[in-house]
Amino acid sequence: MKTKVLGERSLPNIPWEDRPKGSIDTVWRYSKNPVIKRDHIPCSNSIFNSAVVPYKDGYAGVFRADHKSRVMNIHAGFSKDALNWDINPEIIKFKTDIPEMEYFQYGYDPRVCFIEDRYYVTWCNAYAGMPTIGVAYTYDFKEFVQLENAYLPFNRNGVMFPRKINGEYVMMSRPSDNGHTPFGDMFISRSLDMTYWGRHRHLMSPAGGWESTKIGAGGIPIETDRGWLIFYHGVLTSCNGFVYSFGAALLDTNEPWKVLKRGIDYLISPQAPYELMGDVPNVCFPCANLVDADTGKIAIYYGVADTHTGICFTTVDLVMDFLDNNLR
Ligand code: BMA
Repeated sequence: MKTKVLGERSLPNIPWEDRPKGSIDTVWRYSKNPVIKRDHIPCSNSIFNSAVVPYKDGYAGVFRADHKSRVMNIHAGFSKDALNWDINPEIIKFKTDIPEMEYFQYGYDPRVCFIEDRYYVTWCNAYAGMPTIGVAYTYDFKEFVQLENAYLPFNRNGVMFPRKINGEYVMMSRPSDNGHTPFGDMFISRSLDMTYWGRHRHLMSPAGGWESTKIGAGGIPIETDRGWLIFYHGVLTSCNGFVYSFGAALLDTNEPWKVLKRGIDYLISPQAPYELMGDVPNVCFPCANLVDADTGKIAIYYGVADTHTGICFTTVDLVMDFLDNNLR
């Protein structure tokens, strides 16, 4: 590996397929996509935009399942191989000492981030019916403790960094509106205690082309000896509606609101049939990365067409080459 991965585990059993012969793509799709189908649990209309992490000798995750009532909910699950999932048909019931946090109408687009001794879950909830970023932690994916929401409504795509930076927890987010937000920049906020979030910094604006309308963070940033590698989604407004693709950027290690590199081209845009067809056609929405520290292999989990969950593959070196050669 040319670029060193920091702070990740060895994952010899990471889901993996080599790049297809003849392909020049930086990121390639799993041939058996989608890995989690819409009807995976009895109540689900769709399972997509979901987050998985290494857990014990296997994997755990928090999954967005829109129920047949078409209410959006989040569920926990476990897997030995990160391909075959046992998803709890019961929704996550958060425990909390904060009475105002007890009632929410829905939950969606979770991310899961291991920091120090526990797994933090950030997701979009509906405080007083208005979307913003919920925060909770768990040790075992069975009991979840909910903390204060990170921001005022409206906000989406809250994604934490996997360690404190200069003594502070750090989170990316995307202020939005109450609906299908036709705008959106990414920001970085910081907290000493996981309760009060501030010292907000602008990270990136939409930049044209595939990411001309709005952008939002994908999975948890990957620390390397060159900076934080992030995947993020970008939205183009076509005459047929929104098109969600994703690309990559490299952020400064100590001041992550400083963008060191950002690709011009997308890495994945909706092209496979399962990305083009579904409840919301033309959506590739990454929410998690599994990374093998030894080889730099990355498996990206992404929601497809707001219907199923897919995986695609790359390596840290391939993404770095892409960022070095595909410059704005
Ligand atoms: C966004 C979110 C995502 C969804 C996307 C495309 O606003 O609601 O959950 O995948 O729209 O519908």
